[in-house]
Amino acid sequence: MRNILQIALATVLTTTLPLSAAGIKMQVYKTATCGCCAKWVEHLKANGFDVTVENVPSTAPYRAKHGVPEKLGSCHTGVVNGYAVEGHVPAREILRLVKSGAKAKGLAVPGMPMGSPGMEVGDRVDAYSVLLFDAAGNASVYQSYPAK
Ligand SMILES: [Cu+2]
Repeated sequence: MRNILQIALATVLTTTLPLSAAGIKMQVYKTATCGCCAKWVEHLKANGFDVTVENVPSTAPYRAKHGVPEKLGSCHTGVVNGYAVEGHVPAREILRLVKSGAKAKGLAVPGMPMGSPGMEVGDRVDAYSVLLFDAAGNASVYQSYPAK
């Protein structure tokens, strides 16, 4: 009986406790004038990431350095636990990748879709996908977000 209770309790804990990004360090490269980048950084911090921001003249060299294919490019480039994070990727997908430890180069949300974290404009939410990419530049859908 006691074992059953312990198993039940463990199940409740693992299914109801949110994954926490507390203490996970992330470096973000953005241009000084990028407002949506700053809003995305606030989203990361609100979800517990320990973010350090560096303003740079252009993020293109950082995409190249961290293996982000230019065709998946967006407005900012982050680095967390060895993964590249390009564009307005939701914190939950970053956390999911970090916790999984999957063999990948990183995640990207190409362009700047309306309604993604940091790209809130009124109530408008366009459909977009978070892409997982490897060192060869092959990308697959990691998570799709529907339009609202
Ligand atoms: Cu942006």
